[in-house]
Amino acid sequence: MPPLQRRFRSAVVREPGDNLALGLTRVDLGPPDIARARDQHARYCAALERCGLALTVLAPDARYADGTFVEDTAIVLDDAALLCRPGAPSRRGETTAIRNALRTLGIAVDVIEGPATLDGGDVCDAGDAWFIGISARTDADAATALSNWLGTRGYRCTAIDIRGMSSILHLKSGIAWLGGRTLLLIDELQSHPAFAGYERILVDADEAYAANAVLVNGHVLIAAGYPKLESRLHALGHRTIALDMSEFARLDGGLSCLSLRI
Ligand code: CIR
Repeated sequence: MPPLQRRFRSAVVREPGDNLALGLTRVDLGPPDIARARDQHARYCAALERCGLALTVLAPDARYADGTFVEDTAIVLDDAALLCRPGAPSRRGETTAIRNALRTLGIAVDVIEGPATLDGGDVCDAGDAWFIGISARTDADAATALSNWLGTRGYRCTAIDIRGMSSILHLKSGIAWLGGRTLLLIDELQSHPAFAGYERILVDADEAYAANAVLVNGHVLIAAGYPKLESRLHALGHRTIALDMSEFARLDGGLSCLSLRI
């Protein structure tokens, strides 16, 4: 049985490029300020380092405006990874640099075969259980392939169909695992039967963006500017690190998507 809570040692990140504004988005928040995005990214990297992670920092690639959202490109365990086939065709080539970076870190890399499509943002690692979103980016074939890949490694997987939930791009836009049997959830997801056995922390509708938080070695990284959730997490005994994500939010990007944690 895999350990319930992984201790992360490292992370792969990719700096935002000059053409970040050309990235995909469904939200109408205006274009990102590139200098501010770089600053936010640097602070995000510093937070990961504060949590004890050694970083592999990849340079931007002008061909991939969304390349900074590295989480979508691979599912990573301690020593093995499954390279995704992103649902957006413009993002498919992002995986080459990620595969090379993972191999350099000594991680064996398998590949999801087309035509199945999988975005890492749809994959929620909740310890021994994993949840896989079926979305506009991730299809049922990919969910089956990933379930099989994780199943041989001792993990249980449950598919969650989010195609009717227009407020979220990926499953993890609306859910985060906070360790043990605790999940942070948006309203649309909280009554899903797959989460029935969990202690569920409901994120208020006006703070829904903050549902995309990340547990890293005893710290919960959350988006800055969501005081109700932050004080709730403090009251529950969580240590939080709040990070300004404003420029990535303009690209539909959540906090988790900026790193591959290993
Ligand atoms: C996209 O639409 O693919 C990017 N602009 C944002 C991806 C965000 N990924 C994530 O939250 N895992």
